[in-house]
Amino acid sequence: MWNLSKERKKSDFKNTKYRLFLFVLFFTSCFGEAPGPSQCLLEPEHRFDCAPEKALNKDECEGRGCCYLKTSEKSDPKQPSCYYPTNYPSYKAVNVTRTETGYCATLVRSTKTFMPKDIMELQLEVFFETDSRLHFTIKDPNEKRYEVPIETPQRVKSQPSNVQYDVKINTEPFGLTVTRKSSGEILLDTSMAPLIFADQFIQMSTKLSSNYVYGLGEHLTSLNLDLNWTTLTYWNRDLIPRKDANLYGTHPFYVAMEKDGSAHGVFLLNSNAMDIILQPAPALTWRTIGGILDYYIFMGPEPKTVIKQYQEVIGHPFMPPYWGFGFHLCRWGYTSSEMTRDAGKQMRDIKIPLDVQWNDIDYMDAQLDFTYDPDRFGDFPEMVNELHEMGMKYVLIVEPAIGLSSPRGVYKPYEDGLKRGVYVTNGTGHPLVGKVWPGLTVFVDFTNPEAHEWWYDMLKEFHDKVPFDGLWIDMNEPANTHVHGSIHGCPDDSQENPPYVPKVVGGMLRHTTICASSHQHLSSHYNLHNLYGFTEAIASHNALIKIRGKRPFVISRSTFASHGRYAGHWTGDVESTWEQLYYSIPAMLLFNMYGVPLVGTDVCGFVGNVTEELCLRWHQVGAFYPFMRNHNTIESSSQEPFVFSKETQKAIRKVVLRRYMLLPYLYTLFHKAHTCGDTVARPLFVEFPSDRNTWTIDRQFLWGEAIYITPVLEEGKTEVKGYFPAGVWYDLVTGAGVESKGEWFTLPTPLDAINTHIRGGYIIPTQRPGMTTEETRKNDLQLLVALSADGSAQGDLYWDDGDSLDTYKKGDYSMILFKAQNKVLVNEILHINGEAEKLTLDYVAVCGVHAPPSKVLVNGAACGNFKYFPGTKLLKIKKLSLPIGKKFEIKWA
Ligand code: MIG
Repeated sequence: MWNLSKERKKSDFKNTKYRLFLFVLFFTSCFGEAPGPSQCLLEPEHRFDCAPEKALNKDECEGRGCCYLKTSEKSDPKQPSCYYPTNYPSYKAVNVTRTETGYCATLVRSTKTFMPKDIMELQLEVFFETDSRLHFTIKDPNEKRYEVPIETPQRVKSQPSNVQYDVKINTEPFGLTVTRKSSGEILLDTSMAPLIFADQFIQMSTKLSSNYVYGLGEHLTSLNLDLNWTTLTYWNRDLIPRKDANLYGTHPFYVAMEKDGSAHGVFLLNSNAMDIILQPAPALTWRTIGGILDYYIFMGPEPKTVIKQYQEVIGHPFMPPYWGFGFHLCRWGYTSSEMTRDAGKQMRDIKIPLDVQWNDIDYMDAQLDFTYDPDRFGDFPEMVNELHEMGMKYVLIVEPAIGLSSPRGVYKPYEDGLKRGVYVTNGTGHPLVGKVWPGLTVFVDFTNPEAHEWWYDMLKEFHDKVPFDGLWIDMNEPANTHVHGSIHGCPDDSQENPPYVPKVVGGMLRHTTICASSHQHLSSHYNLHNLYGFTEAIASHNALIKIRGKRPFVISRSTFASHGRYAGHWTGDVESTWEQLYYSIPAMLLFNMYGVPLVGTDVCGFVGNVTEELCLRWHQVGAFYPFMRNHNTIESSSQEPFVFSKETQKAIRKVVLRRYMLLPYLYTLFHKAHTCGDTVARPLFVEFPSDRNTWTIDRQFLWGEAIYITPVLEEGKTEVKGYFPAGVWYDLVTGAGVESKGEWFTLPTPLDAINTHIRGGYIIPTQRPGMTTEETRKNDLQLLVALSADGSAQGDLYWDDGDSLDTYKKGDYSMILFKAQNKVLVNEILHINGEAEKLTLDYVAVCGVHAPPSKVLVNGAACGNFKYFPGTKLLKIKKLSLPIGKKFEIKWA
């Protein structure tokens, strides 16, 4: 039977469910007997599924020692029919020992479970890694099992001095409880259900501290997850995003709110196929089919710090080049260099900023990587050079599936790769053959260091012809479009047909991908599948650095925890619907929480024809995706800004210009993501955790701390309701302020508008927008000063050349603070080097100036170029010509 820890007994005793539970425990007998009625007396939400792998009838269910309920006896069909009784056998902890840095214990099981190959003895190790980070692992001490090969922090040698958590190990049955010292809140309690650790079925459950849980992607969800019997499945796959489906990426990390507004996080570092089940207790079950249990608990206590602490484990995001934040234009169906060129020209004609043009697989010759069609793209190199001459950049797609059908001697990449042994192999030791764009293909094994060399060589050779700037890595789940597994099928073994298959779309692991049993350099594909895109991102990131000597720009469809260190992400083949426009917001916010801030959804959607209104609204939201790209599938009608009416073009221009104007702020946010693990696109609750109204807001979002975006996400609407946390918020366009007590406002939002507000208390660096980021970067700087109610504000600017590697590390950057207080605005130069020495401050707008100033003094001298707008309480000061790298002082009185 489960032993409840003391902490739990104390804090939950008032809870009637637990009273019932304790009552039941009191009367239960010991192990080994079939559950009696009393051991089955559990509230529905406390029942954990004992028949995860298949439906069982009453006899089968009871035969495995579990409790059975008829469907008619359930209050919700999603509740399990077969569930663990309170006395279902689990492990017992023996030899619990205090170590230098935590605990260790042996976990032993005396009764087998219903799964084959129970590991009867396990090793638990608990590491107190930092005051705010706990780490523990459960492994097989007798046989080495697969572990995820990502870099994580080194083991500490001594225990930190002021840990914020208490750990308690229950011995019989085994359970681990983590409590927040300061509040007594239970953050993790694994005694909710039995621990099962069989070779291919590992399961542990925990109680959750509240119903507010965020993360656990990649799935099509709202920002906070639905705990009403939700199964989230992890097995990266190519799929038009829909609910209840495993999608392209794997991030088994969540942030949970606690009753008092504190937050903590939990990360299970495991890359095997997995289900995570949420149920309304509230409770969560991890159920993975391989590897080990490797958990990190982050204590926060703010959601912000939880996310930072997570990134201390998985790594901070890379710093993208400045041009990466411009507008990107792509489509599947630019079938010639002429069409691609023409799209760029049309954008210039209608004067909408554009930084980067892309090509999809259309450029390839017979859809093969590292080739281009000699007829349709005969002048491909010239096309790319022209873009460069205009200050623009170029990104192309590459595939991880390499075509093998060319006659001998014709397609060197395949043959070279074969010689160098860079492909995933099957049971016979030969490259596994699937079927993707070019017909029959093999798949690059990016866990093989030789494959990284080969990938670099191929890209380098191609780059010598076509000087692309960035890489788009697609189909890297990996997708095997036309066969399941391989053209030769897959063996019938325990990896192909594990005793438990997570709830993957298609019902089998090999569905639209390669055989789980195939071999990769580091381990079997069964273990490494979810790392495929991630490892390709590493190879691509490193190759680009070596080829260009500048910051790499890689956008990947498939991701795994730690991906953000190397690349960004776009959210795949979303449909052009209003619903997907909404879902793009939680998707972006969640990826920011996963340390992948460079993220966006295809603007106007990918699948299906978009309407003009939706496409306009999508550009408005997309202008605030950290990564903004309009991309479309080959079958759909065109959706570039230039295909729409003049009014729509004008409205799109307006919002893209607004994005370009805000780039210095966006860039500074990325610097903070890169150096401190901050989020760029930020959920409201992360910034205002003490305001519970924010905990579910995902139709509005922030950029950093200070820009708040309230878009229209519904058809035919010209107003939108938005929640504003307590404080002053200034309209970014008019400068007019609204004082909120934490209220909902209805904002008129005509078709050409998206609501953007500056939070009082912040200063935003901006620039007059040009038609490219390169042009924009040369313009003078402008400051938007949004005063708080007490008349103060601050902000900062990170600036460097925008493209060189490691500028921050090398000190080739500038960091300048801006502070306003008592009607004085000053800068403070924390670091100045290089580019910022050329920047001039030209314009300042101060929002929230309540009395008309009679004069403005700039560095002590009277300045005549100012104007006060009493209606909006806005002060504009122009023609300043102040070098940003020299101290200045602007006073108004
Ligand atoms: O099977 O390269 O998600 O953006 O346009 C489709 C063609 C393959 C899927 C990508 C999409 C891209 C498309 N690709």
